[in-house]
Amino acid sequence: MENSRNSSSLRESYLDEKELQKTQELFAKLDVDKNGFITITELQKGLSAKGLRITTEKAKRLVGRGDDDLDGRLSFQEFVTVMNVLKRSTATSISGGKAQPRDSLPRGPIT
Ligand SMILES: [Ca+2]
Ligand SMILES: [Ca+2]
Repeated sequence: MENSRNSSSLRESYLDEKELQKTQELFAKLDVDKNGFITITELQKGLSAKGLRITTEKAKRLVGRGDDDLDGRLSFQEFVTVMNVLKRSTATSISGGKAQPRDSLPRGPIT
């Protein structure tokens, strides 16, 4: 295995160095139990703490976008992928699912 693997793959992401640092900080904040992975619950809680309330369903879907190894949680690398998805789709698609017709569930109180 090459030593440079980690840093070079991070550099291939859409984030520049400054954003990468911010993402690292955010990751550390969301990773409440500091095990190096962000679970669906951690993501959901973390986002709602930032004023972004999402349902468990949406948190699951978000995690699914970046979860390459399908273990149901996000490593930092996978988290970067999710952040890139979020950046491109804007906050509307998190709260409204507007960008995807398939997500157009009837609006109403979420129980
Ligand atoms: Ca964690
Ligand atoms: Ca994963």
